[in-house]
Amino acid sequence: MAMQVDYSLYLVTDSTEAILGKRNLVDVVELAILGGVTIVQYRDKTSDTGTLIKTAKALHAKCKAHNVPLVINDRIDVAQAIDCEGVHLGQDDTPISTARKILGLTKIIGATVSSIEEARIAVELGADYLGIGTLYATNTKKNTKEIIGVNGIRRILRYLDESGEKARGTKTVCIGGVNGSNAQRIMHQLYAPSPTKREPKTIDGVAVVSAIIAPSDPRAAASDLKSLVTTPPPFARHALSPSSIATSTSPLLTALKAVHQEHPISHNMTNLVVQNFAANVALCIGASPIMSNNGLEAPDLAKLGGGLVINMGTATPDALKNHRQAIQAYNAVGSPVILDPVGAGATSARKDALQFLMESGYFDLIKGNESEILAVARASGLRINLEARQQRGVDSGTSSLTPSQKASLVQHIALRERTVVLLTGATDILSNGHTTLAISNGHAFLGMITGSGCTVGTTLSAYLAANREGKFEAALAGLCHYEIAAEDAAKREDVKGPGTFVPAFLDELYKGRMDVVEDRGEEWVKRVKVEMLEVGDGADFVTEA
Ligand code: 3NM
Repeated sequence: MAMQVDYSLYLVTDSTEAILGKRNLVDVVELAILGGVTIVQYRDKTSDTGTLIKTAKALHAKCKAHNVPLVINDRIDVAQAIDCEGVHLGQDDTPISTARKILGLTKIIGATVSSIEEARIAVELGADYLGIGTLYATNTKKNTKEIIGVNGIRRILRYLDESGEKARGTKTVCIGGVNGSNAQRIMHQLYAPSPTKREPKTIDGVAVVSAIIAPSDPRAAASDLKSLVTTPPPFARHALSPSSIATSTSPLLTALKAVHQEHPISHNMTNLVVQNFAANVALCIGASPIMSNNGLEAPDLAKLGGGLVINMGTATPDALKNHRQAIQAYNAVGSPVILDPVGAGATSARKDALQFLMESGYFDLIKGNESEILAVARASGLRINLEARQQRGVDSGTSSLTPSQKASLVQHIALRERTVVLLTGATDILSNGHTTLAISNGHAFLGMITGSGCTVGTTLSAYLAANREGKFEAALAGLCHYEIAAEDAAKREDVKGPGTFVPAFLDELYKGRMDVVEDRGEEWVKRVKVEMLEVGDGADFVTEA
């Protein structure tokens, strides 16, 4: 058995001038260890054997002094010569089984893998850990085989989780393009929710070259990364868990009052059509609207404690860059971000835009209609069995999914993305991956005016901002506030159709809020039509891709 190793911050060295500059590698590695690196791989593809052994020896002395294991990339002979803790083998290097025979059971053997098949073989041959990549394109290694992204790594984690004790116990790190701006989110997203109730398999660490070696202060760079990979991100400080909100609705009143009291900013990066309406909806529910599509001012706005809506309605390349800046700014301080993937899946540009946004950061809530949520499922790496969908026929309106398929779809995405997902329709489905609800409030007029879906996003941004500890309950409260106002507006005598509905709806949003704030909320809460759903695994319809 190889030793117990902390893989959380894995440094891979690089001696090329482009990254190391004129500095001494051993000095740089020592600083990185002082900053918090937990394991070092000496990787040098060009030096002669004599230099490799000399440098490896010096590195090993520093590593040993700080109790950090050293493994050598590719060169078993060098590892033997200096008697360090092990080797790391690429797919074209010595086979793992041969290395094991040479090095024995006590040495660490790591393997680079980029597919399930490579992972399967590496585990079978006895690798202690897997370096899974390439996560993101990187200038450090141009000849990487394949960029597999978060979805590709999740697939491998899922495979390991399902493939027995040995596979589940094999440690993993991800590699390629990891840096301070993405490490924390990657650690959060790289996990494989299991269909059983077992703890999900998570990634054990990040492997990094340039983000530690290249900076002029490797110690500070390592220290920053260490705290990022070992602390939950600001947006995940309150874990999503099973909720009893369907049976105890009083938290809805609390959530509504919090919006009124806190008057949170609802920062909308949205399309041209709905800006004015969204601002009015925000005002009526008690929020403070800002319509700014400029990513440069997002860091300042994020600090004000409000919520952000990313509405893909006008997703030009320029808009997407601004969106990415804003998502990252809000993620950094833990202020909620809502994704409204308007029209996702309708064109290939929008599919790409959705993928780009989902790779840009974390969303606290994703909302959309059925086709948008199907596009989100695909972008999340889930496979939808369209035949199962057609066989099941239609349930209501233009929907092609049965209620149980919808519930399964929404729950799968929520669990996989560790977020809250809302599928809007005549009956809305809301899930945090653990609890899934059907909500049947609302009115058909909402489907006849422009921006009603977009302004659900606006509403939920304010609700999540004012209720950070209970995003799921906040989302339900915001949705009910919105849909009950629509019911009340549609009932009014002065409402003759969609045109007169709009101003009446704004009035009723305001009235619903004031009723609750002025303690007339008991009647309001009785109007909530929510039902908890028992969701099957939906395996005939939605599976891992
Ligand atoms: N192996 P950086 S990517 C050494 O995909 C290495 O197997 C990779 O460098 C793989 O942290 C890579 O600077 C370089 O992006 C990673």
